[in-house]
Amino acid sequence: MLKKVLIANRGEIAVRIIRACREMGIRTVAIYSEADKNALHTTLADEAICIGPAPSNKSYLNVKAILETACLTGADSIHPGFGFLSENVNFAKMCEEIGIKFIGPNYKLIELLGNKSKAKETMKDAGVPVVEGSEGLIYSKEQAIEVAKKINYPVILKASAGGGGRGIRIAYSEDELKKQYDIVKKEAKNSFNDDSIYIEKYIENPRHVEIQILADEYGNCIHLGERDCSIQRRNQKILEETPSTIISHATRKKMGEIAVKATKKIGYANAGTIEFLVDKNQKFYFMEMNTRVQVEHPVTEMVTNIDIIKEQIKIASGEKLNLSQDDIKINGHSMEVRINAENPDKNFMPCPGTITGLHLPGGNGIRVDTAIYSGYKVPQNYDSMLLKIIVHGKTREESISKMKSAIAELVIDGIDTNVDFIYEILKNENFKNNNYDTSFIHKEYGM
Ligand code: MV4
Repeated sequence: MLKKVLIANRGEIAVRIIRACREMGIRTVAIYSEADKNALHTTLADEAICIGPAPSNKSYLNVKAILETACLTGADSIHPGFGFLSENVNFAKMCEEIGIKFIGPNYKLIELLGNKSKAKETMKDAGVPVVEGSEGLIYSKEQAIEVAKKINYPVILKASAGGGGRGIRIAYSEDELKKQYDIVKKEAKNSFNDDSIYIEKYIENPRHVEIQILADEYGNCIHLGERDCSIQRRNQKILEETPSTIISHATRKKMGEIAVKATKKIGYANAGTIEFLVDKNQKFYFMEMNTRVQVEHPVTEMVTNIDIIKEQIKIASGEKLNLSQDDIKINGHSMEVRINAENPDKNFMPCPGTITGLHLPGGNGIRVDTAIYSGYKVPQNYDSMLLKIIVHGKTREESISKMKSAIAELVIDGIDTNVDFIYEILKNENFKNNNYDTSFIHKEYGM
């Protein structure tokens, strides 16, 4: 078993990982920036080392400082959490080269799956349904027009180096395609220094459903069911739940089995998530595979009673999965919301500042994952997510009631948050009645 984990992250996920390590009897090293001297993860870890100034590129993205800290403190492993260096090929590779276990898949798989065009072709070969479109990259506007003629409009242009909604453009006609082609090329060049793109049929009004995977280093793999993440605003998830209300038992089984088969085929180990677009007829298509633990992992933990962070650590320690697919029973329903320091009335502008008063909800089936406390100063340098409320009920209706009750109890004084906006979603009839898709926020709230 790993003995000492350096957590290359901050905020609630760093705290989440420290807690899992402590339960497992594993020592922890926190790294922190000058802005995070008084952060909870800094306080909770067994050791804490300041690695640089507030800006991420000088601290939480500072590969040299992080690896030096791991060596100096005798850490045998690094958990990257999500964001920051979690999907950085070079970082994972350097960890391997200096003999520090990166708690995640091998860097070669991060590289493969980070290239969205290659990932799609690989998944297609592994038997996963994909959206029809170009075979691999497209190299000219003429070629884009040719493919679009074959698959019909609307089409979507995607930067191969993009992902999570960055570097995509939709076209409803040949005229639009000509314009969008130039725009997406330029954006991809500027954002990713890689202007390779591909094209596919645009699936209108889909749901976003993803399968949680656990795979060990001996080829054993299981799935932990799905999460429905269709409630998003500008590619930022706001609310996630499981089970999905649009997936039948048969579709869930098929989706899970396909995800497991593909994971085994590509030789992937550790936790991972395969994202699908699901259309009106429950046809599903591969979108991306995420090689990190995700923000919304707790909803899966609530209904499966499996600690995904602990499983990641056990897998990275070289243990075999001690779970088979038959052990996985989905119990009830779980929902998560993300509370951010932002102002919905000012176009969701981030609102850092000091929390002057705080009351966190609790009680039966209510979990709060956070790193804030009363008197905490939210720095301006990082992501604005303050806390996640996760509820577990027998049914979706019970989860919604519990979430509304938890939100009614929550008090965060001193800064603006999106909590009232989330309450509106929970009250929304279309949301309640399963009458929504990924454009819900845009359609209902015109933003
Ligand atoms: C799509 C799509 C429709 N059709 N691909 C957005 C994020 C990135 N992972 C890919 N995305 C999409 N790809 C085809 N062929 C719609 C989206 C999409 C989306 C997907 C899930 C949740 C929210 C979304 C918001 C905008 C676009």
